[in-house]
Amino acid sequence: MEKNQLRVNGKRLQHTLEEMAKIGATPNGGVQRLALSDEDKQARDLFVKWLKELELEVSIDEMGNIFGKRKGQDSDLAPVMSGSHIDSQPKGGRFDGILGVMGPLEVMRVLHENNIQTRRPITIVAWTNEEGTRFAPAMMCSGVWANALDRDWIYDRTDINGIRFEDELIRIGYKGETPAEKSPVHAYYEYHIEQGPVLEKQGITIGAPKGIVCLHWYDIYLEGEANQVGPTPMEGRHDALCAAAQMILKVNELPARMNGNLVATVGEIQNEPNSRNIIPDKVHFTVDIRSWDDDLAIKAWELVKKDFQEIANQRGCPIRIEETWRVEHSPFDERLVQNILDTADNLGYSSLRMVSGAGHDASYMNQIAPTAMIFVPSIGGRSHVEVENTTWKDCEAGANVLLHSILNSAQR
Ligand code: HGY
Ligand code: MN
Ligand code: MN
Repeated sequence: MEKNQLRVNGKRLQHTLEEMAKIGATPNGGVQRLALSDEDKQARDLFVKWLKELELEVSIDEMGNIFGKRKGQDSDLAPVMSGSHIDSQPKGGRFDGILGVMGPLEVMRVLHENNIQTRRPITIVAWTNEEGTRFAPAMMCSGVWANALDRDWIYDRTDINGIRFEDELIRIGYKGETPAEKSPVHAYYEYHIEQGPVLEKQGITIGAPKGIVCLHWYDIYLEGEANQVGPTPMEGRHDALCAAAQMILKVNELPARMNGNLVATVGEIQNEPNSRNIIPDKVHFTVDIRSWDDDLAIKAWELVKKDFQEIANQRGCPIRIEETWRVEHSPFDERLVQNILDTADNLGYSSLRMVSGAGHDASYMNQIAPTAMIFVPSIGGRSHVEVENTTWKDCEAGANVLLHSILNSAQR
């Protein structure tokens, strides 16, 4: 069959996504496959099985990143790479990440069954721990592979129960031999749901982000003074949770204060001793600030950090601040973005140039290789929730755009 007549098998793609959605399935139709959990291992094992069926050269590196390489006519040439992540949020959705691994898997299946060999090799990848929800930060192992994050710092990261990242990687049997070191990549395409409302609102099928916003993550630790809630007068309390509450509202007010073009969120909090009749004395919460403008995001942080100090002083609650992680905004390779828009056009899909407010492994890949992403609509603009959904028709459309974007680049 002529290359430009090739299309993915939408039913087969749907089936692989449904198979994966059974792993870590939650009662309300979502998934929970936290990084390096048993569910993550189960999904990884299934993915590796499918890769081997396609006679791909499978390798697992020391961060658990899984690669499947399809030979090209000229195997010395840098490959075209495509991938995303298998791990999910707690009570996450059935499409976030996994669509960007099953999409290129479907592409490999089409090439395999049509016996097509491209000029360049093609590599599929599943990056370990993109979400950063169990082990912060996010995009952890594409970050190590791109030489942007330090392997041993990541190995020592712990989850809320003090379990080390490296120990979990060993426990699930995915601490591979291959060094997690970048190698030349001709082009990197990541296929992903939009996770926002734009495409659906405008009735567009394919999104081509011009890039990804910066992501800045901070951890705030407050010390108060615990006491019995009854006899202790309000005057003179050092209530760590009240201090945190004031700080959290300051974070929420930041975007308006910075005249927009920025989002700021507190998503996680731990409160101790968390008993209704003890004044809280230990609180940890997280801050997530994102913007296309890195300097604006840093300015916003400097402002709110001052607020935090003032509130901590007023309440007599010593504060410790960890500037945990920053990844710059990522402007994608314009040629690849245009390639996606043209490919969508040739395939008869509507398309839109946009910005990604969600972080992706493409943020780090963009630092070392020409990179671009393909989005498909999220129903209701919802993601990181069990109701996350995308029509099978759109999943197929995005996979067709991925197929032909990869083919275009793999011939160059
Ligand atoms: O945080 C993000 O945007 C991604 O889900 N890690
Ligand atoms: Mn994702
Ligand atoms: Mn996500």
